[in-house]
Amino acid sequence: MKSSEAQPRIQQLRRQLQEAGYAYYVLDAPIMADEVYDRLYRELQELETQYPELITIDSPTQRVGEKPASQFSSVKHHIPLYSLENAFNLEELAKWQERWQRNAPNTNIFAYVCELKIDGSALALTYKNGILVRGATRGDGVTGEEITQNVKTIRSIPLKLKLENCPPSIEVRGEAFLSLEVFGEINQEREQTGEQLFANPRNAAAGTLRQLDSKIVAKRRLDFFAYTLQIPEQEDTDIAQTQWESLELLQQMGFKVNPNRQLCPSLDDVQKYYESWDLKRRKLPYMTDGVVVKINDLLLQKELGFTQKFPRWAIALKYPAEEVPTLVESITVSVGRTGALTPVAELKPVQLGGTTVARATLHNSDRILSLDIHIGDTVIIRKAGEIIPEVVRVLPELRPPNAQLFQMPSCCPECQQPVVREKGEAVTRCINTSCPAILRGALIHFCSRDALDINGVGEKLVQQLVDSKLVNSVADIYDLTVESLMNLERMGKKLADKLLTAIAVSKTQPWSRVLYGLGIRHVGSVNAVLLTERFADVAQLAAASAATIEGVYGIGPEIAQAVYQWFQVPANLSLIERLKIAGLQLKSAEVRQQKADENLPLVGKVFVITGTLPTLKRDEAKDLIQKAGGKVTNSVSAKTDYLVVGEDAGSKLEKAQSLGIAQLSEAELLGMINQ
Ligand code: 0OW
Repeated sequence: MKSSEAQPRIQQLRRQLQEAGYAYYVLDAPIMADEVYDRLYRELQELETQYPELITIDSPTQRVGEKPASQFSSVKHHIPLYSLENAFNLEELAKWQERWQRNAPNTNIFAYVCELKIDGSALALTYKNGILVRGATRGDGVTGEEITQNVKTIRSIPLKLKLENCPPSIEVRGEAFLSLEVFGEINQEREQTGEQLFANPRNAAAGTLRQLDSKIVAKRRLDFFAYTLQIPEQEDTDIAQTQWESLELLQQMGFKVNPNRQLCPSLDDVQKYYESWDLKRRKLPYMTDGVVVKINDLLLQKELGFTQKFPRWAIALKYPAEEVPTLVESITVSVGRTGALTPVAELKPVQLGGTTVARATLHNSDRILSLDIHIGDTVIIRKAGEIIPEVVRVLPELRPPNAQLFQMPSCCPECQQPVVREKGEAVTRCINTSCPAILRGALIHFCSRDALDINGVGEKLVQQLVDSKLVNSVADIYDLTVESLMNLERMGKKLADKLLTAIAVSKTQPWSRVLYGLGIRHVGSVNAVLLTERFADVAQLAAASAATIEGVYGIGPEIAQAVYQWFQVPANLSLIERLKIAGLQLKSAEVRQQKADENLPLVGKVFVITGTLPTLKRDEAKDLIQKAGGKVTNSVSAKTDYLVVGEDAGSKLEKAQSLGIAQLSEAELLGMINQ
C-alpha cells in the first residue's frame, strides 16, 4: 500500500485512539475494551513503522520515548509559577480577605472559587498551535527542569488540545499526582527491590517526574489535574473572564479538571465548602492538602497582583494536622545506620489520617524528658503531612499508677556494647563499628543510589546477609557467590545473577562515590567530590592530617576531624585494603588513567555485542567493557576480537562464525573483566 493510501487509515486510527484515551484517562469513562484499544494501537504502530514520514508529534504512539535522558536542562518559565500563602484556620482566612480588600478598596462585587489542593507536584505545560511542546517542573517558580518527554507519558495530559482555534501559545499549570493505590503499588515494588520507600505520594510524584528514563515514568501511571490557563502574550481576559470559565475551558481543551470545585459568593460559603470536605477528603483516591481559595474575577486578580512570593488573590486554607489519643504500650529503641539510638513509642493501633498507626517516633532523650513520657501513658499523636507520625504531648491526668518512666538504655540493644552521648548532643549513639545495626546501615548506605548504586540490596536482603553472617563487613559483598546467595530466602538463580552483576558493575563507580559510600560522618556526596578532587588517591587522604584536610575548600574543621579520625581506625584501613583488592576505584579517573591503562584487562581488545544479555543492558555492558580498557563497535569485522552473545542474537553471530571470531557469554565477559 502506498503512503498516500495508508494516510486515511492512520488518521482514523489516531482519532479513535485519542478519543478512547481521553475517555479512559480524563473522563474515567472507557468507550472501548482494552484489547480493542491495544489492537488498534498495534495497527497504528505497524503503519507508522512502515511509513515513518506519516508520524505526527501528537500521535498516541509518541507518548513513551525510547532513549533515557542523560540529564534535564533547566528552563525559564514564561510566567512564574507562584506558590500559595497558607491560612491555618478560618480566622486567618478572614484576615486575608481584609488584606486583599484593602488593596482593592472599590471592589464590592466578587466571588471565590474553591478548589481542592491536590498534594502532588506542580507542572507547567506549553502548547504551541494546540500541540504540547514543553513540560517543566515548577523548580523555584522562575526556573524549572525541562521534562517534556516524561510529561508526555501522563495519559491525562493531551498531546493536542481538543478545542479548535485556540490562541497560538497557551500556558497550562496543574498538579501531577499519584493516586493512593498507585503510590502503594510503587512502594511495594520498591520494597521488593530494596529501594528507599517514598514517604508520601507527593514525593513519589516529584521523584517520578525527575526520572531520566521515561519508560519508568510511563509505568508509574502519573495523573494530572489542570487548574490555571494563561495566554502569555495577550491579556488573559480575552479568552476567559473568570477562574471558573478558565476551568471550564481547560476541560473543553481536554484536560482533567478536579470536579470538586465550587463557586462561593462569600467567605461563609467558603467555610461551608471547607468544612464539608474535611471528612469527604479522606475518601478521595488521592492525597489533598487543604483547599485553594481564589478570587474568581481575572481582572481583579490582575489588579491585586503578587507579593514577592504569592498571589494576593489566592490562599491555601489548610486543615489542622490531625491529632488522636492512644496508649503507649511500650517503648523500644531502634539503632540507625550511624549508630544513633531512636526511641519509638509502640502504640495501641489507632486510625490517623486514613491509615492505622501503631508506632510513633520519640526522636531522642531530650524529647523523652520534655514529654515526661511514661510507659502506659495516654498520648496525643499526629501526622504533620508526612507519613511518619510523632507524639505531640502526654495526657498525665490519664497516667496509670504503675506507669514507669522510660530511661534510654546504657547498652546498645543490638550488640550490648556501651553507648555514648556526647556532651551537648541530644543523640545517644552506639560506636561499635561491627554492631549488626551499624553494619546493616553501612551496607544500605554503601549500596544506595548516590553511593555505589547497587540495585536490589534492600532492608530485607541486608537483614539476611547480616543475620546469616554471610556479610560481616561491607567488603564481603564482593566475595558473594551464586552458591552462597542461593541459601537465602526468596533468592533464585536469576536474582542472584542479577545481584552479582550489579555488584560487579559497582566496581566501575568513581572514587568519590566509594568515599561517600564509606559512610564517614558529615561526608555527604558533595563533600566526597570535594575531597577526592583534592586527594586523587585514597592513600593521600589516609596520610593527610586533619589540618591538611581542612585546607580543602568547603571542608570545615568538624568534617576534617571526622575524616582524619576515620582513617586512624585499623578496621577501617583493612576495609580500604579489601576494597582495593576487590577492584574498586580508590583513585580518581585521571590518576587511574595515567597509571593503570596498560594493565586494564581488556585493553586493546575490540568487542561487538549482539542480542539481549541476561542481566546487563546494552549500555551497561558497553560501559563495563570501555572502563576495562576495551573498545566496542557496532559491526563485526576482521578486527573484532570478541562477540558478546545474548538471546535472539542476529546476523552478527553468523558473520562472527564465518570469520572465526571468539564468542563470549555475559558471564564469560564478566569473568574476563574481573580477572
Ligand atoms: N495544588 C493545587 C493548586 C491549585 C495557583 C495559581 C497561582 C498560585 C497557585 O491543587 N488547585 N491551584 C493553584 O493555583 N495552585 C495549586 O498548587 C500550588 C502550585 C504550586 C504550589 C502549590 O502546590
